[in-house]
Amino acid sequence: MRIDIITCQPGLVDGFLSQSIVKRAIDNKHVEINLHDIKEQGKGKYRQIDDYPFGGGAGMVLMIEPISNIIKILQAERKYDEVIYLTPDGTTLKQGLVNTLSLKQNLILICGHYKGIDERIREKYVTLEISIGDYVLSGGEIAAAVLTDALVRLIPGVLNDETSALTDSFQDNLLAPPVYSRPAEFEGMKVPDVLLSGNEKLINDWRLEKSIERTEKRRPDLLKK
Ligand code: 6GU
Repeated sequence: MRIDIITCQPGLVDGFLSQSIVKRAIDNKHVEINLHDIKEQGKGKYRQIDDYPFGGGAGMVLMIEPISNIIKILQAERKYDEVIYLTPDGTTLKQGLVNTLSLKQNLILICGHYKGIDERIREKYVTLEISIGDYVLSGGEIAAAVLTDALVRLIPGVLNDETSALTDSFQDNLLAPPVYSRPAEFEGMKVPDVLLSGNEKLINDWRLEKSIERTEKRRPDLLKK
């Protein structure tokens, strides 16, 4: 998989990429991630990337040409499966969409800022708009890092235990069951006996039961689907 991230704050994304599980995935060539600084395509001597909104109002708008130039350069080099704009008014990101996107080869992620990007970028290039939840971040960079992390950990070989992504919360509309490790007793608190039993069938039944219990209690909306 190749991910090209268009941003005016590459340092913010880079800090994440160089510190996380994503770094190992890059080092092991499971994924190639390229950052493209909008400023490098900024207009004029001062490399301007934003401008006042037509019609007035507060906040600046990321200009059309710098972002459009970067997309054009990238699309001339290869075909992209999706051009994704990270924006609070996009579709809320869920595991199902992450699963679908993890099968793609080439993705462009555009991080918005200020009041957003010129609407014509969205009309002309963007194929998918994603939000990571109902709250507003000051830029799309953290959202792009969230999406990248969620995607990269699904690439086969990235996680040590290949089955572990399959047992995540949300993979089958259930939250994950509780987990325990040593010691078997801590300050009088005991690990459930069944987990020490060595009986795989009983353990799996217990885990499913706990998953359902936990989902009913915390996220009944997931069970209605
Ligand atoms: Cl994708 N961007 C911004 N700026 N805020 C958000 C978001 C994205 N998702 C939730 N809040």
